[in-house]
Amino acid sequence: MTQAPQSVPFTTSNSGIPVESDEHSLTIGPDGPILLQDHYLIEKMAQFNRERVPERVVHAKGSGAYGTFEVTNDVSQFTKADLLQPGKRTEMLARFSTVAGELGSPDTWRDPRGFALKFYTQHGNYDLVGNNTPIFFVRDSQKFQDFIRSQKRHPVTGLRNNDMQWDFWTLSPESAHMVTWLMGDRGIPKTYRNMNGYSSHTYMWINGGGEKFWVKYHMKTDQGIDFLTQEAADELAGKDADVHRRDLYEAIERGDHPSWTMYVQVMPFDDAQDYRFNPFDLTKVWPHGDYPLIEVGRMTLNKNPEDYFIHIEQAAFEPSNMVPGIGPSPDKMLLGRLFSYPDTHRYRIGPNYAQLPPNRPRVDVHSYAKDGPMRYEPARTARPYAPNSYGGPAADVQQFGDPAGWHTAGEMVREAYRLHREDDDFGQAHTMVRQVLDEAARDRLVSNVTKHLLQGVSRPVLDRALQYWRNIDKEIGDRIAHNVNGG
Ligand code: HDE
Repeated sequence: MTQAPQSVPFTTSNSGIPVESDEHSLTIGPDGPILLQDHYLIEKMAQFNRERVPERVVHAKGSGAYGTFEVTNDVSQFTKADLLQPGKRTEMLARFSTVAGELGSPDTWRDPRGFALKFYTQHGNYDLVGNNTPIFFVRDSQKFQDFIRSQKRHPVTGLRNNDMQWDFWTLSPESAHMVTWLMGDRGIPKTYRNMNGYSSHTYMWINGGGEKFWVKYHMKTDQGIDFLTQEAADELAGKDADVHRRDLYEAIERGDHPSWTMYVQVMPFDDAQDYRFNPFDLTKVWPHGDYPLIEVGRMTLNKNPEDYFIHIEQAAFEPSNMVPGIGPSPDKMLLGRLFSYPDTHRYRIGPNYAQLPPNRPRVDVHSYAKDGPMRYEPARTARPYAPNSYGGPAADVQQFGDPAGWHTAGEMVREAYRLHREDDDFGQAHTMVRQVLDEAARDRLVSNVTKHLLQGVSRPVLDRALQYWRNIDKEIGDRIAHNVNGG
């Protein structure tokens, strides 16, 4: 039997019992049958078969790190949120991800990137779960599942399918702004460090006097925006599927800590009603000329997780984790998400996921939750019910009783948003093509869309796609049509 060198601990079973061998099963004689009483062998095989938790149904491939958020400006006139008070420093966790790929997919596929932040504040965890895009493909939760299925694998072939993608996009014209974004340079960031993050949604901030504001968050990379061309991305996908994960990990290891500056756009509460765009429509941005960026603070990622599975695979971000001073908005996509994330965590990592290391608040928990699989934190409630006369926790209505809400009334309907003056599906995409992209970026957009359409998109979907691009920008649409139709 090989002797363990004295410098290393001896191997044990999961129950801490020293084992006799790392290499040999227990048999009758060296050539004989394996014995059922070889508890350690059975434990190793059984544990191995149960190592996987279901991957995230979207955003499966990702990477993350811990860091610190420090407030660098005074925005207390807009919010009483503890983590946003002047000079405040808050520990945090960030996870970046692709959307449509699976756990082993290449980091450099063309895709939006998840930009999920968890702040361990004095009033519990605040989760800001955004993307690297200020907008999204659809504006109603009802269509999200369908959208994702059109981007993933065809149920018959098990292959991704560009025809499905364009079939959905061209039948959902609200997708035009985001598709323009996706098919452009920012659809493949050079690294996770070279991309911005956005809340995308509009949220509510409430200040100490109870005044309410609408806000959109922008996390601007301090490393500078940079992207990969389709050709460079394709090559990297073959050479190193984990290039973005490797880059983030190694940058932090060498002390090259990436940082982002947080800004917000602030809209006075009463402006929403008559603003030229629907301020809660997730397919729209608020032009910065209307509501300029206000600096809030800086997030710096400076600590790699000590165990990827524990801290990143089991990280549970939920937009419903909003702390006092922050609230939702009437954005139909945000409101759907408030249900979906905790639901997916309960399914994926169990009902007590909030007790896992990356999800545990840094403050005492006094909820009345108890029991359930893998629970190990005691319920600090004296009695398992409220109200109780035995010193159990009680809601502090004075301090935290103000729900971050808004007045609304009307019949129950299933309809699109009421239109605002300049709401349409192609206008902001056109503005982006003409005012944000330069000529070289427009050329790359035409090339990316042409290549994508020529990979399996068939008529009539193809014809709808050409019209979709002409609706966005006639010249771009004509160039793509020229390329696709062979001149
Ligand atoms: Fe997600 N999304 N999402 N999403 N999303 C998930 O929750 C969902 C949307 C985003 O790094 C899931 O934990 C619905 C917009 C990120 O762990 C799931 C709708 C934005 C991540 C889910 C949306 C996002 C997710 C799957 C439409 C940008 C990864 C795994 C109503 C503002 C978080 C999980 C991480 C993950 C639901 C749309 C960002 C299924 C229902 C818009 C960054 O719950």
